[in-house]
Amino acid sequence: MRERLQELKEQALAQVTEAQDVKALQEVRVAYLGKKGPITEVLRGMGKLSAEERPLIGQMANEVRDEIKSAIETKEVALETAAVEAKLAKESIDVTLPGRPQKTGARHPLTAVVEEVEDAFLGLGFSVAEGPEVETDYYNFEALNLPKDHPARDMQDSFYFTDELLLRTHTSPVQARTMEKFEGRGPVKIICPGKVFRRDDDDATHSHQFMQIEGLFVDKNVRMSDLKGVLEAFAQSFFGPDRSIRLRPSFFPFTEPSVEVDVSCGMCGGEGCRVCKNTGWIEVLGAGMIHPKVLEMSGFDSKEYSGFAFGMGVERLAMLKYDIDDIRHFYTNDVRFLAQFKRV
Ligand code: 2NL
Repeated sequence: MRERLQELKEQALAQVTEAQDVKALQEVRVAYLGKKGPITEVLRGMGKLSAEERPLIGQMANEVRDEIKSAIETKEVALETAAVEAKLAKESIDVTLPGRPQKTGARHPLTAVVEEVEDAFLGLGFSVAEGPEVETDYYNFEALNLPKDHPARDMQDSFYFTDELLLRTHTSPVQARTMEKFEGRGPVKIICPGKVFRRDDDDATHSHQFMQIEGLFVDKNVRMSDLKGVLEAFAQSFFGPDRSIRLRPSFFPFTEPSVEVDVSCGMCGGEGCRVCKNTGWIEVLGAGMIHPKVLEMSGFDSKEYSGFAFGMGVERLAMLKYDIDDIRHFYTNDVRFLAQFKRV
């Protein structure tokens, strides 16, 4: 019986050593230490032994059982530790690896320019006003002193839905609507950025949809010198502090007198170059003193109130500022173009 126990012990310990996982260990436990296992069997057979042998074999059987049990437990802990370590090794990450670069977008250059113009005018006390892109004939033309027979009202030049409804051809109707809301009491000091639409064939300098920013200031005693000071401050804020402006006489139906506003050429500093076509000046906007009829139609007493107004094309400003040669770049959305306007 001693030999039998010794043999069982060696077999069991060998199997424990060989076990690759917890399941195999469990099988060893059942096979050797279970109720129907060989050690239990040995203990049952002890009745046949002599009184002297019985306690010795009993003790040995208990020792063998305890040894197998503790070998299984030790191996179990070792397997569990190995499993955790394998998992850790497999899931380890190299925190020193560089990150995967994220592709970032950029503001559209027209959005950037609108925001820069807004910043310049907000700093001068203007507010931003917006309005509908589908307009009535009244606000788009009538309220701006554009008579029924004016060439700008030609069906060929605008996108009409009906006789009375069209896509706005400028942002002036937003200004007319805003003035009306003030019910004849100034000051009104706003800029109106937005999309406008004209039936034109697209080419390098024309687009049937483009952006405009108009502005006006209505109050008592607003003069041409106020217009000049505000537009000079804007030009220096938007193009740079070394720029100057000049006014040339012009005509718009909604202003009297009317002017074209030139800014000194930033490329040559006024010497003359390809950008300014050798004049030293670049035309950037139109402006004037609001026509008394326009003030009256929007509810202001033109004997008490006066105001100036101006309008500029956003694409033209962006093309000048960023040296872009074709207006169609703004609307074809080639990422190679757009990605150049990322802010770092
Ligand atoms: C240009 C010229 C201009 C205005 C727009 C305006 C609006 C109201 C009353 C009077 Cl409600 N005037 N707007 C005035 C002068 C010029 O735009 O060349 N734009 C691109």
